[in-house]
Amino acid sequence: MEKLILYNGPNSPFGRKVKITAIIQEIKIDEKIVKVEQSEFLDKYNPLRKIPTLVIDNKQTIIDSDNICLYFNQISRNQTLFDPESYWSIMSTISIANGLMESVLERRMEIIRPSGEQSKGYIQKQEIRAIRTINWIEKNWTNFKSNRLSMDQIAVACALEYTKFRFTDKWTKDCIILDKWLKIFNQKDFMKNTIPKESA
Ligand SMILES: N[C@@H](CCC(=O)N[C@@H](CS)C(=O)NCC(=O)O)C(=O)O
Repeated sequence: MEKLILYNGPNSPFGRKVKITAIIQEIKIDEKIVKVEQSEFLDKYNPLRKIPTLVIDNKQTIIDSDNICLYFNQISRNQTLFDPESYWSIMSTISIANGLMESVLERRMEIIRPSGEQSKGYIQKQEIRAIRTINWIEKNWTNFKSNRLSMDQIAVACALEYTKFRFTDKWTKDCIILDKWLKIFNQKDFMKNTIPKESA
C-alpha cells in the first residue's frame, strides 16, 4: 500500500476539494497542514510551493488539486466522479469553480498587503469577476440537478463556501437556485467534516 502524504493548508478551497475526493473515493491519506509561506521543504516536490501537493511514497509528486482528484478517482474502486458521458462539461465547470476560488483568494491576498501597496482596481476586478462567475453558474449550470455525485458539484460547493468565508454571501439573495442547492449539499457528511476551522 502506497503512503500518500497530502500537504495542505488549513483553509484552502483547492485542498478541500481534494480532501472530499479522498473521503468519497475512500483513499487513505496522511494530511499535513502547513504554513505554505514558511514551507521551504515543499520546493523540492513542487517548485511553485503551493498546496495542495501530494507526495506518493516519497518518490512521486502530484501537483495541482485537479490532478490529485483525478488520481484518487483513478486508483479507487468506487464509482467515478467524472462521468464519461458529461466529462467535458464537468471539467469546464470545475475550471469555472477553480477560477472563482482564485479570484476570491487573489482579492484576499491583495487586501492583506500593507495598505500603501494595495491596488483598489485589482481588488475590484477580482470582486466583479467573482460575482459575475456566481451569477453565470446560477443561470447556466444544470448538473446540480443530477442525483449522481459529480466532481463539478464538489468544486462548485467548495468555491461558493470559500466565497462566503472570505468575501461575501450577498450573492445568495440573487442566486436563489444555487443557494438552495448549496444548503442541501452542505448537509452531506463530507461537507460537514471538511469545514475549514477558521470559518466554522
Ligand atoms: N491551481 C492550484 C492552486 C493552488 C493554490 O493556489 N493554493 C494556494 C493556497 S489556497 C497556495 O498554495 N498559495 C501559496 C502561494 O501562492 O504562495 C490547485 O488547484 O491546486
